Amino acid sequence: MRSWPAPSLPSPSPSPVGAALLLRDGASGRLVAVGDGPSARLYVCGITPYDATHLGHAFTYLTFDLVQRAWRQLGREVVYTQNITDVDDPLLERARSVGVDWRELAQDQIELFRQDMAALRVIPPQHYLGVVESLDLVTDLIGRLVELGAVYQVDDPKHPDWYFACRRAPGFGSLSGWDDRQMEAVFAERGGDPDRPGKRDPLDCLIWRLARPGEPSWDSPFGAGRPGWHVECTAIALSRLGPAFDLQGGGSDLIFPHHEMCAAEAQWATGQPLAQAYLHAAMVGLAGEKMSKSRGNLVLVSQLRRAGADPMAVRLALLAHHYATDWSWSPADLEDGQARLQRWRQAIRAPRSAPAESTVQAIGQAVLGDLRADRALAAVDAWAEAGQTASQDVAGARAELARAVDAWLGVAM
Ligand code: 5CA
Ligand code: ZN
Repeated sequence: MRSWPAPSLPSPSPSPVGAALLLRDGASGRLVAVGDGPSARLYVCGITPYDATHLGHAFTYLTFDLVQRAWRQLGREVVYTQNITDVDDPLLERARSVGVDWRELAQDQIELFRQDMAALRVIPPQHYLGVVESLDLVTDLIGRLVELGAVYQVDDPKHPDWYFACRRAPGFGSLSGWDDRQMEAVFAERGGDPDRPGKRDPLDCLIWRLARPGEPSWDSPFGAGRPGWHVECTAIALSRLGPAFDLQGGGSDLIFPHHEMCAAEAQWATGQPLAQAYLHAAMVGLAGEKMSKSRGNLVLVSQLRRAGADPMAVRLALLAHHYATDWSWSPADLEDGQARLQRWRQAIRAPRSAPAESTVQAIGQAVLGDLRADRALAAVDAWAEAGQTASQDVAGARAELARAVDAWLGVAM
């Protein structure tokens, strides 16, 4: 799938020897150096293309944009893969309810997402893969899991769909660290079917759904049908990044079952972990409730853009929140982002400024220390304010500052 145009990227300035990106790994809970080899491999779960791009989506992709930018600043070569869940129950249901072809709905929404990502200056993935175009990868992986005895057909003569025996996978549960009660509590509301008769374990997840009248389906060695959700990401990630890649990402609503199931499938199929570390962006809400397509309480990036918001102000509004803490969007966030952008642009264009060196260092340190973009923003605020009382200009300081803000934070001044 075509991705979107890359923003211009300043060439990295040399970082201190031994510098590393430290992230709080979602599986171990420890602060660890991530992507520390010469090349860093990242997978982030992409959109299911309807109701794109709400501010929760944007927050997640900006979180991983900071990761990419940090790696590039450290001189790493980045390999970034993202999927598009372009065939799935909620997409088919939405297409049916609004009376459009599901493929058309997906294409329109992917295009809108591309435009929003480009406007927000998000660095695109090198590998941007839809599920429909990746079905061979998916059926190959399912085939391997069938051979290994990890998959069975549900005891249902009418629709003997294929399920993955997750509980028997080595290490199942270690990513989320959840107990059975916690897993069972959210499985159904996140696409699972714990009560389906004929399953061997309530948590086993659908891996290949046999064709039903009126639903899209593709031929496969397991019968005509379509893939279950998790195996698509596992197959796409393994195909482009191999096992044990550096970082698997998404929003925190994907910790269980999605990432737990992906990890279990990969571990069983390859004998290695899917990823070395996991990072999950916290949930963005609206008036205290998670912003989600099913609730319909959405603020879209495209709405804000149409209403005249500068995409860089939207970017700043989102970066003002640390990725690890849930928060609720309000119009004040955008007002703050707009005011901050204006203050920074004024400071960059003023005849005099404060020295930039220590601020540039503070930006890098803040991002490398678990993506504290909020602290980086505060450092630039302080620099802009100090410039107001500066009595003389410091040669090159404003250009140096603008370059660092662009490179680390992706904000074009
Ligand atoms: N297609 C699947 C992943 S394979 C999916 O979850 N799609 S999505 O369109 O629902 O979400 C796209 C990305 O945005 C996911 O990484 C998801 O975790 C994240 N996301 C969804 N809602 C929010 C929210 N309210 N706040 C933060 N991130 C969110
Ligand atoms: Zn995914």
